[in-house]
Amino acid sequence: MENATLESSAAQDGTVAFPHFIDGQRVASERTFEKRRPFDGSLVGLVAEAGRAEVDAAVKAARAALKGPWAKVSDEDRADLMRAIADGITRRFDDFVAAEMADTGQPKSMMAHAFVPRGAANFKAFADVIKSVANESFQTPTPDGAGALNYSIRKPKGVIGVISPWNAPFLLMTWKVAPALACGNAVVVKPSEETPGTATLLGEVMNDVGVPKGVYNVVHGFGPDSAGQFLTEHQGVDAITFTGETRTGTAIMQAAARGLRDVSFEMGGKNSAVVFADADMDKTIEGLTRSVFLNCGQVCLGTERVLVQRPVFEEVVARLKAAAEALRPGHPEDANTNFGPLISQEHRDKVLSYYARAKADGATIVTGGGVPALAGDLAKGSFVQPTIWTGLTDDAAAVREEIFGPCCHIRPFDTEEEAVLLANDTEYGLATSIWTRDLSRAHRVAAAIDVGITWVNSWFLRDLRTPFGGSKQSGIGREGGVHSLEFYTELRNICVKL
Ligand code: NAD
Ligand code: 6OD
Repeated sequence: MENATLESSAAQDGTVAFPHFIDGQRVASERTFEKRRPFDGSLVGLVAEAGRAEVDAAVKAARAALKGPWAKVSDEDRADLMRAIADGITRRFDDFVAAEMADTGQPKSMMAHAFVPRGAANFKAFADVIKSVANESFQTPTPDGAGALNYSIRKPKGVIGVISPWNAPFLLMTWKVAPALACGNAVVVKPSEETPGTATLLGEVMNDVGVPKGVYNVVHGFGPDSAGQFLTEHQGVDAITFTGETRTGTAIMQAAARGLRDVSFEMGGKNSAVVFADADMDKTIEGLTRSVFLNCGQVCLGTERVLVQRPVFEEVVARLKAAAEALRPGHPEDANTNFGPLISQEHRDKVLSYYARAKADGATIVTGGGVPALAGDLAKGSFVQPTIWTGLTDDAAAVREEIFGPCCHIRPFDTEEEAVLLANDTEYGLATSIWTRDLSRAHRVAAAIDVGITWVNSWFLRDLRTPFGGSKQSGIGREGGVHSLEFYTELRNICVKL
């Protein structure tokens, strides 16, 4: 490992370098790779790529931190520190918004009103959790009549490897880092290679507010044969929390098997929305427009299968088409823009391959299906058109596979039973939304659809105390509120004979 440090400030050529963050220091690598802006292809800067040596240094720094002053910080003081981190993010708000915008190309308004504030909110939420959680205790009868007292205590699990994706980088990384630190662990974060910006910036905030060195570390790089694999294979990592594709989760689980390390997985989805004929149609269309097209469809909870009761099928198709055609792609800083690009040209190729496949499979293309005509540098961005299909069979690739783009297939159904069967006809089980005025039916259908998260007459309405995660191939475990403690702490029982 090279000892030189890279500055994360603008370099002479206007590009920015993204170093690792190890033991409170910015650390360079001999190897670097380019990060380009998705909306115009311009260079953001060079990113350090960790080899095994940098990963090892980060894990050792985390291990050493666990044995240092961090071990003695009380729950109360850690909660205060979590709040200080949240305040530090708010102080550097514009920097985080700029970094996230450069990395993802999504509209500034979305970063400033939703994704970056949520990063700060994650730290506040877990500050509250750690201060309020109670431990269980049992009074146990014994033959001598004196009894025994069983009580449990929670200890940090140790060094947590955090592997995060690119679609909502700051929200998703802090969703893991905040509970990990609140519980007294140390972390080594491997952000997505597509989105290095906010993880490095967060290191600066950690230093500013006095988080002990080595508690928060970042190594940049790719997945296979790179930082991701090296981190998950490292035997100094006690547990791995991962958000990303189901296929990647399978590889990480194999790596975690060596040493029997615990995993928490939030993975892909092929989520349905179920629209009944009695639904409030204005609210439904507004909700569907968000759930299909927000973040250019790159939301794990997003809807790619819209199931609509036959009497309102034509209306939903027509109104969602109008909403899709009203979206305005453009530069993220343009206040008029409300629709960003896909994360990369590579991902655009994947999404466009599904557009072609749906056409070949006989879909009716209600709208979209291609690339928008944009002027100037935006023509070099990875934009696609918001796209709606009807008429595909239930076994078509666009109906079965996660596309992770701004597209959906709309299919009619007749009865509640049919809607449930269709919603469950997938290997995934992350989220669904149900649109109806009949609340008895809403409860029935919610219980029958096999997913971790159901919204009724809403979508992506979050309370950070609730269990979050997927069933089937969409994940392992639940995080959120006290549920995060199941993963980020080791629960121990102590039995005292009285
Ligand atoms: P991805 O699986 O390609 O990458 C995620 C992270 O894993 C990246 O940091 C990547 O470098 C790393 N990685 C890749 N291969 C690895 C390996 N072999 N070992 C270790 N690390 C490896 O996912 P993505 O494309 O960044 O994100 C999109 C996916 O994430 C979609 O499938 C989406 O549904 C899913 N996602 C799920 C949730 C959820 O909460 N369930 C949330 C957001 C995204
Ligand atoms: O809101 C969250 O906590 C969360 N994990 C959202 C995931 C969004 C996926 O794209």
